[in-house]
Amino acid sequence: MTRRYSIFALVRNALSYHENWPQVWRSPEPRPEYDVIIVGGGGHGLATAYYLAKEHGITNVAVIERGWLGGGNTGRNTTIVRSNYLWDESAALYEHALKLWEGLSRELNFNVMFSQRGVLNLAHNQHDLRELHRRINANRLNGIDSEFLTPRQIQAMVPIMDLRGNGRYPVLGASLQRRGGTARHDAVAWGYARQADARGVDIIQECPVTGFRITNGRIEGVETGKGFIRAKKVGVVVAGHASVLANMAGFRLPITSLPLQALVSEPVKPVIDTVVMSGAVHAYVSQSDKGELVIGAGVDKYVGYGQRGSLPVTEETLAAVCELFPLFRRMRMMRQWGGIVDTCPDASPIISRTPVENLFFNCGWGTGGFKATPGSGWVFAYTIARGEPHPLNAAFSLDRFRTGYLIDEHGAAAVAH
Ligand code: FAD
Ligand code: PYC
Repeated sequence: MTRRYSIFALVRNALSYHENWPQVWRSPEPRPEYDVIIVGGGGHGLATAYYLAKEHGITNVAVIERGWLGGGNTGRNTTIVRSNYLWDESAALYEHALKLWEGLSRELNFNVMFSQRGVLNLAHNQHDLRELHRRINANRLNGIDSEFLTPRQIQAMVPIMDLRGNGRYPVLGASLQRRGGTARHDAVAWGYARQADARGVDIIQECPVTGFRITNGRIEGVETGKGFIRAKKVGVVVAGHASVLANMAGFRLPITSLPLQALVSEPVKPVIDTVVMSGAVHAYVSQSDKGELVIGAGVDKYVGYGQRGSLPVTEETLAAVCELFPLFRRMRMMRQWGGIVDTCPDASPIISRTPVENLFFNCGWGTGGFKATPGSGWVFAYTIARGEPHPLNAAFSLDRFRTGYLIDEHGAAAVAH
């Protein structure tokens, strides 16, 4: 669906207080039956529906969302996009996603504001440095851009950073992925929603899935707040609630659900034009197009489902951020929040068939799934359409917790958990 807006239309819309704005996607009542139901209307679920329609010609699809589109982690994350993962399997998957990001605004005809401003991962001690070099080497062997920066080069790139880190966290080096950066999170959900809708996908909001109907080990459909909906296949992509849905389907997942917090400052003029991440300090910073500093913290140390921020985490994170960026000490923070991240023991996702025939799960992205959104949707659509994984996600099946072929990405996950 292509819409062109003239400057006059823009002014008219700006002055209309949202009245008579055209609906960007329909809000249909659910049909009694679909070829595929996707549970979860975050970026991953909407991307899956879009690629099912676009790549596989499957358009009799519904996305069932219990709240509103992007109201989960898609709209709560700090939007860092990169592909500098250690192992070949992850590198291939995240790099596939990054390549899709590079053409996404054009593909969706919607500006997702993908900004390749570079992502720096800081090293604060000898061990960090060795881990960083190992990852840079592995990335380059996989054809992923990754380079080492000396403290002098870091200072030139981010003049406001105090490399002494108040003595606690001196900066000894960094990796830089220049093609990494940020994107506008809710635009990603809206862009996929609009194009999925245009291809015939029904997007049904405010409709929680409350159970699965399973007969002889095979999925028949989903029980929802709007009644039973039959489906030949069901794909579940519910981020922080994967164990809850797996429980409804009668099996367990190797997942721990933890709150992850973030916050934003008051808006200021441009002060930092790249993304800075520190695993040791457990904080990361970028500046949004509105001028707010977007700051992320580590995971809470307990299992929980509260999507809230808390003062102790904010305090600890800001103490570390201010040691690296003394200039930020005088800034006011505007908002804090949390999202629930489902983490696997190896810090890698599950994109897989399940013990129930024609029921598929895409989950366990932990603290790092936003960057994967296009690639995750692309491989999940393939997996659902063909009933078997694409080579890019074959290693990420549930089976690996039985065979022991884990893909340990704790070092690249940015946030320890
Ligand atoms: P969601 O957007 O959460 O979508 C899942 C949807 O399922 C939700 O809308 C939810 O309402 C719905 N749902 C749940 N249960 C049901 C049900 N029973 N019935 C129907 N619908 C249901 N990743 C990065 O790559 N970079 C980052 O910088 C980054 N920062 C983060 C910072 C924070 C604070 C958080 C919380 C996460 C961060 N992440 C980051 C992780 C990233 O946000 C997630 O991995 C990713 O957004 C998951 O996308 P999704 O579409 O699967 O999830
Ligand atoms: O995966 O890059 C990441 C990330 C940054 C902050 C949270 N996750």
